[in-house]
Amino acid sequence: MEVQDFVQKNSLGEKLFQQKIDTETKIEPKDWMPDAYRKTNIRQISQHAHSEVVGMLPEGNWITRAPSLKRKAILLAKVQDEAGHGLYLYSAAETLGISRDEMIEQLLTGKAKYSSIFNYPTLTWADMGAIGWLVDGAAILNQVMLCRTSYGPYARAMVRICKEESFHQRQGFEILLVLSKGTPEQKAMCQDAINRWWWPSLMMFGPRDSESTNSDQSMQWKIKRKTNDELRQQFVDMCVEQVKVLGMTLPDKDLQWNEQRGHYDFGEINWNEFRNVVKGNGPCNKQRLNARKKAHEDGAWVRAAAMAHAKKKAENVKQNAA
Ligand code: BYC
Repeated sequence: MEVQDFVQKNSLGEKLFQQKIDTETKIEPKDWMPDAYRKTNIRQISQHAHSEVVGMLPEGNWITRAPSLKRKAILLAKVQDEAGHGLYLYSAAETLGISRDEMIEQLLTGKAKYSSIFNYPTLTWADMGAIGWLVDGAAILNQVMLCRTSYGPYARAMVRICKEESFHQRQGFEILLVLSKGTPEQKAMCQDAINRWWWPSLMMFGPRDSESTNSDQSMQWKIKRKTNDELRQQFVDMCVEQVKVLGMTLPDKDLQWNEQRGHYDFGEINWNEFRNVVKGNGPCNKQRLNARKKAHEDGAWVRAAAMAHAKKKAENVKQNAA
C-alpha cells in the first residue's frame, strides 16, 4: 500500500471511529480503534483493577479484629467483592490485547499505578467506616460515570461493580453512624478517622483539570464523561450534607457555600503530598507492594497446578478423540 493511501485510510478510520463515539455506539473488542484509544483504556482499566486488588489490603487488615461476628462477615464479603471487581476489570483489559501476566508484572515492578488512597494506614475500626463512606463514596461517583464509558466491556463491568459499591458505601456510613452515637471515645474515633481520610479521598479524583494530562483526549473519546474537578466538586457537595447526619465535621476551615457557583468552596489540596504518594513515597506504598509480591510468590504453586491440570485435561480430550 502507498504511504498516502495508508494515511488516508487511517484518518478515515479515525473519523468513523469518532463518529461512532459521538453517536453513542459502544466500541467493542474486535472493532477498529486508534492505538492511543487502546493504550489509554489498557492503562486506565488495569490501574483500576490494581486499585481494587491493592485496595483489599487496608481493610483486610481489620477482618480478624472486627468488633462482632456480624461486622466480620460483612467486611469479609466486602473485601471479597473487591477481589471480584479486580478480576472483572483484568478480564475487560485483556479484551484489548494485554495479558493478565503482563498487567501483574507492571504492578509488581512499580510500572503501573494504582489509586493513591490505598497507601494510607488503617489505624482504628472507625477507618473501616471512613473507607466505606468516603473512599467507596468517591469511587462510586467516578464509576457511575464509567457505566457510560465508550468501551463496551469496561462499561458493562462497571454496571455490576456499581451495585456492589453502593452497598459498600452504605455499610461504611452505618459503621460511622453507630460510632457517632456511642461513647465519647467512639465519637472521637469517628471524627479522627474522618479527619485522616478526607483529604486523601479528595485526591482520589486525580490532579486538577489544568494538570490532568489525559483528560482532554479521554473526554473527547468519552472514556471519561466528567472531569476530575467536576467529580471532586460533586463529592464535596454530597459529603457536606451527609456529615451533618453524623453530627461530625469535615476538616476544612475554608468549606463554605458559594451562592454564585451553587457549590461549596473548599480549601487547597496538598498536591505535593499527592505527587509524593503517586511517586511511591506514601506512608504504606512499600508495604502494599511487598504484600502483593508475597501473595504472588505464595500463589505460584496454585498457578502451576492449574496449568498442569489444564494440560492433562487437554491431552485426555486429544486421546479420547483419537
Ligand atoms: N492515584 O491525566 P489524569 C475502589 C495519575 S478502587 C494514583 O487526570 P486520568 C475501592 C493518572 O493515572 C477504585 N495515580 O489521569 C477498592 C495519570 O498518570 P499516568 C479506583 C493517579 O486517567 C477497594 C496522572 O496521574 N478507581 O473503588 O485521565 C476498597 C495524571 O492524571 C490518581 C479507579 O481506578 C490517583 N488518585 O484520570 C475501596 C477509576 N489520579 O497513568 C474502594 C478509574 C490520577 O498517565 N480511573 N493519577 O501515568 C479513572 O477514572 C481515572 O484514571 C482517574 C485519573 C480519574 C483516576
